[in-house]
Amino acid sequence: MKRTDTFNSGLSENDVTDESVFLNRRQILRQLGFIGAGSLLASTSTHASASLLDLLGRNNAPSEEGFRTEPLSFTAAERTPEQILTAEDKITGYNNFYEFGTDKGDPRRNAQALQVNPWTLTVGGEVRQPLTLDYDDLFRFQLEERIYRLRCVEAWSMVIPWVGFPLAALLKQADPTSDARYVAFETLHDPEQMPGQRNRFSGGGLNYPYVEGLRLDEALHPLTLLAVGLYGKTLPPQNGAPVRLLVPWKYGFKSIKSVVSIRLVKEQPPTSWNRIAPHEYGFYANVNPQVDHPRWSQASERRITRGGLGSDERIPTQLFNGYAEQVAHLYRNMDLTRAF
Ligand SMILES: Nc1nc2c(c(=O)[nH]1)N[C@H]1C(S)=C(S)[C@@H](COP(=O)(O)O)O[C@H]1N2
Ligand SMILES: [Mo]
Repeated sequence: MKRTDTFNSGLSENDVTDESVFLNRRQILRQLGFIGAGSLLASTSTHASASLLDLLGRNNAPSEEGFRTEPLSFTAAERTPEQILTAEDKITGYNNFYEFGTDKGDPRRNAQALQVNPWTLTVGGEVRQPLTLDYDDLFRFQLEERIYRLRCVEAWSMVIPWVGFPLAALLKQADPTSDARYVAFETLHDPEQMPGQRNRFSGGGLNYPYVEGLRLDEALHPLTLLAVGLYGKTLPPQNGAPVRLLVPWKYGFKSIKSVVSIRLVKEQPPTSWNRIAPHEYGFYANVNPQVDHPRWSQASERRITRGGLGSDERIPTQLFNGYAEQVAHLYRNMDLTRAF
């Protein structure tokens, strides 16, 4: 097993904040009891490598694990926006989680008391093997680190090092029947813990619980992740602890947080944002620079990097958020301007 510690060398004081945590991820995860020695990197799939390749440089030989880690030792000044991990403080302090309020700072402010352990996640519907998972079960899957772009429909974006496992691993355990064509997800509904659920003003007008859905082939795609951590630690409540979905080629609202229910279903399930504004938010919600939101352009995005005045850059938005090579085939015969 190749050691990653050497990549710390050459970092100035300024650089050794969030990134040092990230680079020491193996030690941190081991302390948390996530992994036996070395198992996290060893379990990284080729798909994780593909997204890392894309984000973190094209000119470096892969490490033994298939990671291309070397660009992480660059200082921020040497990197392009595509190569900068968004600062941990931004990822955990600039959030959309309307159950805790609609301002970007509300989730961090209001979510800290969310009880995430014990937790129950059920998998049911059109399956031969219904499942009930508790908190500890979430950490028994083979965890991988995945660096994904997150592109919010509001036209800002981040680059986030998640820890999680493919949703497909869970769905295969549940063994979907041949009637299963879609997957429906539901967030915890608990107005006592979630102030945004108490009335329609504090929760942005959404109906709760927050619900989302995917076609089964999208749900089984190897990029589709259930995340249980970021920056090498368990998820903060504001990012959707203890388990949230990530569908990196779709707008962020598809990536439903704090999931308690996953159901395999026959028909396309309702989704929260589509329900309140169907002409603005489609079921598919694939990132597409050519299909504008009725009220703003989707051609570019504000990439949030380290925060601070002038540090964000406006960059062109990519079709399928840069994951076209992996996912375009899912939509081969579809008109993406209609199925937006
Ligand atoms: N339950 C729930 N999930 C949610 C949301 C929400 O309000 N409630 N917001 C979505 C939106 S709009 C985005 S952009 C992402 C933000 O994830 P982050 O705060 O971890 O960056 O979460 C998504 N998942
Ligand atoms: Mo979003």
